[in-house]
Amino acid sequence: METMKQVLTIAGSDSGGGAGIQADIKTFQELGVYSTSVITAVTAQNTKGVTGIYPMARIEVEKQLESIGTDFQISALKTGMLFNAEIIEETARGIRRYGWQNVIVDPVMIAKGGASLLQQEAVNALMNLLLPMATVVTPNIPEAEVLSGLDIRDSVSRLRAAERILATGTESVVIKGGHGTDPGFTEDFYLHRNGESLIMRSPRIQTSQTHGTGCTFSAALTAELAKGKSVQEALFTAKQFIQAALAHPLNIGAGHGPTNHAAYNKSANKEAVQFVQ
Ligand code: PXL
Repeated sequence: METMKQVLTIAGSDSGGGAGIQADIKTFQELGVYSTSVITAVTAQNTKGVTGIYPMARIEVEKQLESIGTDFQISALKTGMLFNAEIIEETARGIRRYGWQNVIVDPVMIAKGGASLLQQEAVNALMNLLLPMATVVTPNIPEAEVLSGLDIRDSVSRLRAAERILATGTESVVIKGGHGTDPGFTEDFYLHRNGESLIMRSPRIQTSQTHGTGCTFSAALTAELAKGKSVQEALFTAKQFIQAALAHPLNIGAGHGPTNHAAYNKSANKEAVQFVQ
């Protein structure tokens, strides 16, 4: 009997389809895992920006988690936009109650146009309640600066920031390099609490069609971990997936367009990604 690994995304809806729950489900489908979802908030947005944010009530999040937890075998999950402390509390409670493993926390804070997707006072809840349960947390540079309280200017401050983030109790962290300043390449830096580290370097793709990049990367990582891949293998595939999605833009919408979730499976040559260490 055919079956599929089942995964869960706990995240916000992006009506424009490029980020959030929609990016996650497309990515899961492309990578051959069955997607369930718990919606934390509905956003009204398109490629030009966010015009409304409507968070779910605590009970609505709790009931969705219960529906998933009492039926599906979740092999890995990711969290995205969680918006406020009570949604973070319910999420942490659900993960503990149903014993879910392979927890990827994408600490979503701010949308491309500047809208806040995580209330200021919820940052502590994220750090105290959710990061200690995380297998991998996937901040971009600005998010890593908030989580660590440090400015990231170079590889030394990046290492210090990663160490500070590990002090929350998370098992590993990957600080993504998309917001870095080198025009030629990007570097993602991975650090595990056992001291293992890894740099993934790839050519920087010059494009404005980057909406949902972080969501897509963490969803690909989640899918690969669900299939039993090691974190290093999963990171490598996730990086190739997002490189392909950025390299073959769809030219949809007038603003920051979505990435192309179908590109990875369509391209014969996966985009160049190099392990530096
Ligand atoms: O990319 C971060 C993100 C996550 N989740 C939702 C979003 C966005 C960015 O716009 O809208 C719902």
